[in-house]
Amino acid sequence: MAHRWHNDLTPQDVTPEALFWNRRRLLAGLGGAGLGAIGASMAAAQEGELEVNSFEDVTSYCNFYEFGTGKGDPAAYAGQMHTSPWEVEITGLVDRPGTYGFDQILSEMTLEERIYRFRCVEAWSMVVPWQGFELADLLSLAGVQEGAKYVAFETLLRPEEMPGTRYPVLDWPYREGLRLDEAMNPLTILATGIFGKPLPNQNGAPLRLVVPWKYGFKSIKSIVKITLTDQEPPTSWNMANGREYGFYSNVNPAVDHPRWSQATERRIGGGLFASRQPTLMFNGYEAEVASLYEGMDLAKFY
Ligand SMILES: Nc1nc2c(c(=O)[nH]1)N[C@H]1C(S)=C(S)[C@@H](COP(=O)(O)O)O[C@H]1N2
Ligand SMILES: [Mo]
Repeated sequence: MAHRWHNDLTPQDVTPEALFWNRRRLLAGLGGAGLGAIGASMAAAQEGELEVNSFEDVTSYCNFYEFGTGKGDPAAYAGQMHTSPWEVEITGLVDRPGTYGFDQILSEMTLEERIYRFRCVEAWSMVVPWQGFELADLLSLAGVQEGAKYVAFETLLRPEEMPGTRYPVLDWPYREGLRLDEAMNPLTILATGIFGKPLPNQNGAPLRLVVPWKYGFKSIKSIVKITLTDQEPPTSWNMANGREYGFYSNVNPAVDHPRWSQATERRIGGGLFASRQPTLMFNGYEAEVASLYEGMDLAKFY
């Protein structure tokens, strides 16, 4: 599998402390052999960022509406979700449709597993050290067919373990989608862990999307189904409120949410009165992803 950058660090050979608090070593790892243009600008974007959030912040302040709409509900209730065994159905316009076991996926991906230090943003922001692999790698395992233009994702729907799904807050299962070129971008990862540990249930165990230039809700958790299609797929938040949540949902300080400005964001973990900071275009990944949207009116395709 050709990777556009390489990171010598793996969750197995680095302690969390050395990894997350020794910036020099992290950047040295990112600067290792095979570092390409994307890696370099990713490292640069990271260099400009604030410190990573604490494990406590990342695992206690969550959105996972299948367990309730409160920020603390996922941490309180997601523990009852069974994540083993776990299977992901990959279907639609692929050469090898089928049900892929999570262990099987991991065994294909382990050697390529990388550590990413992406920032999540919504009305707040967090910097999270993820482990995972490129979504592109999983898609090539299944073999993307010629006519595929979009990738649709679905979350587990198991009401007996997910108390929030008894209420029609969203049209369950939670659904998200990406355009194929967005899905194939090396910044788009499937995360299997944070801080060198397996992904906690509240953060979307065992497999969760991370799309660092989009608002948080695009990062669908606990994925059980991936469909390659030639049609833009329906997405949960767009179905719930299409005026407020578009298909693209790129981080864009110039396009406001109808009910609030997106020009600034508040850091989680900086205390309730932490100062707001300006939101960056494409969450700071403009160099990597702006070309995907060339010629598009981003106020229309929000
Ligand atoms: N299945 C599912 N995925 C989901 C959500 C959800 O409610 N259900 N919430 C989304 C939203 S709104 C956000 S901001 C991020 C939060 O991820 P985190 O809790 O790991 O920070 O998950 C996204 N993925
Ligand atoms: Mo969100």
